[in-house]
Amino acid sequence: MKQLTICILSIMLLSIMATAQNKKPNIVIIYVDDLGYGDLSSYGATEVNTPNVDKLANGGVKFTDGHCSAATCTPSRYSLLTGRYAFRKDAAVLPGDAPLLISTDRATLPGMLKQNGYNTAVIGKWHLGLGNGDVDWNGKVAPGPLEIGFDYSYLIPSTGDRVPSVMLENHHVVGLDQEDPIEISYKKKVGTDPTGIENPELLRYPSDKFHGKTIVNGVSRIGYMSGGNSARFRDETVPYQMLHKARTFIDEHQEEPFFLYFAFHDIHVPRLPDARFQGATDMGVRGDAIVQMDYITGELVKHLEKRGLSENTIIVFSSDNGPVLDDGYTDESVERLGKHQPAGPYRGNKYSAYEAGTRVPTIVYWPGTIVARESDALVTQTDLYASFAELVGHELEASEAPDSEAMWSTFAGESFEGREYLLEESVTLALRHGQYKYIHPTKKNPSWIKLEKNIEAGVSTEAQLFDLSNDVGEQENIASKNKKLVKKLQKEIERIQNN
Ligand code: NG6
Ligand code: CA
Repeated sequence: MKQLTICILSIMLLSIMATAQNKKPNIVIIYVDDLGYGDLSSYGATEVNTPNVDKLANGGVKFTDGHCSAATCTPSRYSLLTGRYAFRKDAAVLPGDAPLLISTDRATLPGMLKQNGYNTAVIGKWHLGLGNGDVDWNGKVAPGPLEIGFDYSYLIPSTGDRVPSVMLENHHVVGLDQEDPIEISYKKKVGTDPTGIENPELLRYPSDKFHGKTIVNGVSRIGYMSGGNSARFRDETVPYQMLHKARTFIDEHQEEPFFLYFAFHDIHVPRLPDARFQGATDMGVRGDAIVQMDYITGELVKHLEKRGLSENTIIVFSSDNGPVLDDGYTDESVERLGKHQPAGPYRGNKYSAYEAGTRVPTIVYWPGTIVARESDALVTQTDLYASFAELVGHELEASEAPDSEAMWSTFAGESFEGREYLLEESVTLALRHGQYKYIHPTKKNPSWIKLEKNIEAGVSTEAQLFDLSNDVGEQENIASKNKKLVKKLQKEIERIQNN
């Protein structure tokens, strides 16, 4: 009898071990908002210290030529989650009351992983639209992430600077009192709440007129909001609430493979780091928000370690677009910048067709499996979809992730071969090809660009070509001396457009 029990126990143990070994790796994407190439100490920053992210960079594959797909948030997120270029959908920065941008019949990264046995969650900034165009924030808010492949969502619906300033858990606003319903308008004032334009004396810091509407938590926002007072967030505590939800999600799903898309609001405006990080740098709120983001990242990684999950969890760390200082609020980010170079050696910023628009910190960390190294392979977040499909053994259907190329071995640092051609989306389209950077001419010069202060959009009515091997700062346009190459790159852009 004793022998039989031992025998049964060992069979059980072996099968548990086998399950553990066969278990697909968990995937965590840590997505920072507006973090520039030069904003981390592991990427050259000297005025801000980011030890927790540096641990990932120094222990995983640190990419020096990694790109988000676009120079603004919504298009980058669209491509990350669908493996499809955002220009195909005409995706641009969405207003806070926009309908869901991703069609519910489109294949998505979370949906694909779900099909392959993953439990999936998005926690943090969404900014991909919600509802069908007439969203009622007091009822069921749908369709949204749960209709495109996520099992769980805890969201800032749009951006911190756009109303509604509430958190949405699955289909419902958290903490809403139905006796105090939410009303939102992007056209006219609703309710009696003070606005930044009318009551600037109530503000913690001034804003431009676009951000000068309803005041929530002492900061004026884009758009008008009334009601929902019990549900309004305090910007300072949002990262901690996100961390708490992420820990809970991990604990509840540690037995199955999980996919967590953890989308920071830091370091986007309005920058309101919590008291413990105020003064963490000499740079004011922008630097302090970077330190807060680093801290929360560290806590998330520690939680995975505590649960014994780190060797079975791939962490991708990156940003949705390049850096910006004044993005509508006078929060002293410009005045207190000092020696810090948010874009590192690159030209431009968020919104820009120049390199800094899309070249962002990009790290893939998988302790025990991935060897620590630096990689200069040309990679884009658009390719994560097909690469993860490759990793989990999922065969893509013809219409699935149409612009995504499978290159898991490159993301894992086993190969240094990246994209032959890499598209960068902004007001125009740009193309990287080896050391060359081509920017497609455009007549577009949207009025919002002029509203943004000190922004270099990088657009021109002439073709622009730069050789990054000796002109990393994109100073000398060599298009007229290299007509053949310009033509070739133009043709490639047209081929992509007509695909
Ligand atoms: C712009 C806003 C800017 C920011 C951005 C979105 C104005 C003048 N500027 O339209 O403040 O909210 O949209 O940023 O309104 S992103 O990172 O989500 O793309
Ligand atoms: Ca952004």
